[in-house]
Amino acid sequence: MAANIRWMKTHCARMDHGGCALMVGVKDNRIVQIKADPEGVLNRGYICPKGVASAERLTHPQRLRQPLRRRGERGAGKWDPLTWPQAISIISDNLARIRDREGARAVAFCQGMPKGLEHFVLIRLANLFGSPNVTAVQDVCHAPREISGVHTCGFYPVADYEHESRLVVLWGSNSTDTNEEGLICSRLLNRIKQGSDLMVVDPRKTQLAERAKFWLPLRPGTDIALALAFLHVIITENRYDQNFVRQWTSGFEPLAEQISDFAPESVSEITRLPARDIRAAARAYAAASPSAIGWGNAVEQNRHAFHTARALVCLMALCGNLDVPGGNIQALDPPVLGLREFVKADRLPGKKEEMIHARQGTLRGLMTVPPSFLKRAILDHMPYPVRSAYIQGSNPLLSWADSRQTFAALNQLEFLVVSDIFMTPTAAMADIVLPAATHFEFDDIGHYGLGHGIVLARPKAVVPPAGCRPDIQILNDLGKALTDPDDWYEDCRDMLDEVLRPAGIDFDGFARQGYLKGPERFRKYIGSGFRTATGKVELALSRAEELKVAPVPAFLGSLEEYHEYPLVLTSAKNPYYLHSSYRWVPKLRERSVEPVVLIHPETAAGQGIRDGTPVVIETRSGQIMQFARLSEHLPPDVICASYGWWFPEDKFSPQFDWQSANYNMLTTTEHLGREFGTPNLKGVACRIRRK
Ligand SMILES: Nc1nc2c(c(=O)[nH]1)N[C@H]1C(S)=C(S)[C@@H](COP(=O)(O)OP(=O)(O)OC[C@H]3O[C@@H](n4cnc5c(=O)[nH]c(N)nc54)[C@H](O)[C@@H]3O)O[C@H]1N2
Ligand SMILES: Nc1nc2c(c(=O)[nH]1)N[C@H]1C(S)=C(S)[C@@H](COP(=O)(O)OP(=O)(O)OC[C@H]3O[C@@H](n4cnc5c(=O)[nH]c(N)nc54)[C@H](O)[C@@H]3O)O[C@H]1N2
Ligand code: SF4
Ligand SMILES: [Mo]
Repeated sequence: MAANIRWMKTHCARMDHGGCALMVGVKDNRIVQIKADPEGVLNRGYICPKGVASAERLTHPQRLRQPLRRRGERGAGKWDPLTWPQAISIISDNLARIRDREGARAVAFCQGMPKGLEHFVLIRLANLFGSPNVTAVQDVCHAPREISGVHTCGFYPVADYEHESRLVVLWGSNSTDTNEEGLICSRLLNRIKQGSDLMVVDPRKTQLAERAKFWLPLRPGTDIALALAFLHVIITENRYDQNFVRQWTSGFEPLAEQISDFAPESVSEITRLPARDIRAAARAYAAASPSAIGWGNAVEQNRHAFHTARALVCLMALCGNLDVPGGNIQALDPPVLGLREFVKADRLPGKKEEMIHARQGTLRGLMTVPPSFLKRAILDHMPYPVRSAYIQGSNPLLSWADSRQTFAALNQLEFLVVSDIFMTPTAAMADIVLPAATHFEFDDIGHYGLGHGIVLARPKAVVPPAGCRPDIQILNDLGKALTDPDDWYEDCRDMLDEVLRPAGIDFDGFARQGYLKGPERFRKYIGSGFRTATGKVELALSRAEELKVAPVPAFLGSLEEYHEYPLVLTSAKNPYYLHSSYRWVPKLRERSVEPVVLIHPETAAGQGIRDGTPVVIETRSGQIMQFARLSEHLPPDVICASYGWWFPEDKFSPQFDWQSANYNMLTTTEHLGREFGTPNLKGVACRIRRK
């Protein structure tokens, strides 16, 4: 049998941000085995369980295999099959009708976690269609880090795991479970093996925290207070890089003034960390040069996101860790087509002023609409009505804060299209469901536009089922039907060549080569300065007044304190799933069968809760049910619940029981961070009891 297997190389995708180089064994148009490629540029032989199982998605018996049109009530689970030409013409007729009646802005284009080129093709379609409203999950994922970084030092500082660091700080990031685009954990583990010390800022004692020299189990949602205390120690004890600060930063005085109240002793009660631990950790960061901060979602999943991200960039700057090998660097892209050009940004010059959130005081640079503002536009017509949405690769009913409100908003839409590979709770509400072809089934480019300095070839391994089409092809067809066909391609594969052309390579050559990497250069500010208004790292933002933001990072008070809700709820992502995706993949489901909530044994004992007890978790916004798992690896007043659970096996509910265990039934969009519209997802006041 082995003799009939054809092996090819590609990169993993759509199981997280992707990045591992894979060896894929194919027989009769079926993937029979997936292995790590030992030569992989980012993973060097590493693969995770999701990667190994990823081919099971392609052949699942319930995978979507033809376009569907809703019959009867929204969400009732009754469908009529459509041909592709029928589906494209129904969608374009409806979107064009709404555009003619109320303007293009009444149609929103929504993307979940960006998976490949489709994200940018969707933005291109929105721009050419004339709608400024592309919604993404950026409010809680990357925008706070990226855009705060750009305003502070002119770039998005990513941890450099390629070069030696004396210390790696994982701040609200848990890479062994959650690989990020360029940051495959094998690179981090290799750094630790080579002798880097590790510091982990995480309420849970994760696998990495167990190996860390410093573990700071802070109270969820208090990262900003801790970061200010780090700055306090480093500034008041003169432990910063004096030369760098003098030559390359501005606004040191206002920052020093700001942190004067944040001595470790003062934030100890807020963060629940002993002052001496905070002091020791801050000193260690200052002493270890170079040092890289691997920052994760926890920094940006509450309304302090902007301030926390800013404070961390200030830390990097003060200790001379910006753009040095082994620090936090500006990765340079290879010479592929610029994003603005690809998405045809020039066709919609008024976008910034017309986006739904234009007048909400969000930070300049946020070019996608935070979901909470989109929902207001749909439900309350604020600032104007949105009537229709095209959702691609996303399951908002599970992934957006306040699921009940999301349900109401989707329900209110005049016309909803969802493109997915499986019938999800969100797809079940659509008027039209489109069956996407997925990874391994079409040629794609990975990590384009994500600021990690590398793009990866994802050549296809098999032909998709006859009824399934790649999103980029669907969008290309819709583009031709709805906008000037000259702006689109004869074959969607031509898009890939267009992106690669400036690098002097076509997709076939790229696939053979595997990846393109930008030049490796450090301390790029020498000579040209930092790309900010002052040419320096702006510890205090010189344009704060114009941007209407706080000039220096500030602590805005505790996230939530309600005495009827004495515990703090947080979450961490599941190593076997991607958000709400893939509970239906058997090889993954057997490794994580049901939603569990971690509780300290003391807290559990007080409530008569044992391992496996079904428990009710309640916040002011709602309640859900998950199964208790006792753990001493988190503080007694913190619980860590599972996020993303629905039950694809539920035959009795056409929307697969999206409510009973869904974490976002517990969150609200009432209080949002002003700069990015970020809701509090982590650090929510809660209580727990036996069911
Ligand atoms: N409470 C809470 N909420 C969160 C988070 C959290 O930590 N806590 N995390 C946030 C973060 S970081 C993010 S990025 C978002 C993620 O939000 P989403 O992207 O909405 O997350 P998923 O649930 O993974 O939904 C992705 C959907 O894409 C489908 N899919 C997979 N491959 C393809 C494909 O090739 N084509 C198409 N059309 N569909 C495909 C999957 O089947 C799945 O239904 O959630 C955010 N929401
Ligand atoms: N297996 C898997 N991998 C993924 C994903 C997935 O869904 N599953 N999603 C992908 C995506 S889109 C993203 S953005 C990344 C995100 O990856 P991460 O940034 O690692 O995201 P999380 O797992 O949400 O949170 C990281 C850590 O924060 C801790 N934490 C919780 N609350 C707090 C807090 O208030 N403060 C601090 N400091 N820590 C806290 C949690 O215990 C957890 O260990 O992962 C990517 N990779
Ligand atoms: S870590 Fe991510 S890219 Fe690597 S195999 Fe797992 S899912 Fe794929
Ligand atoms: Mo994300």
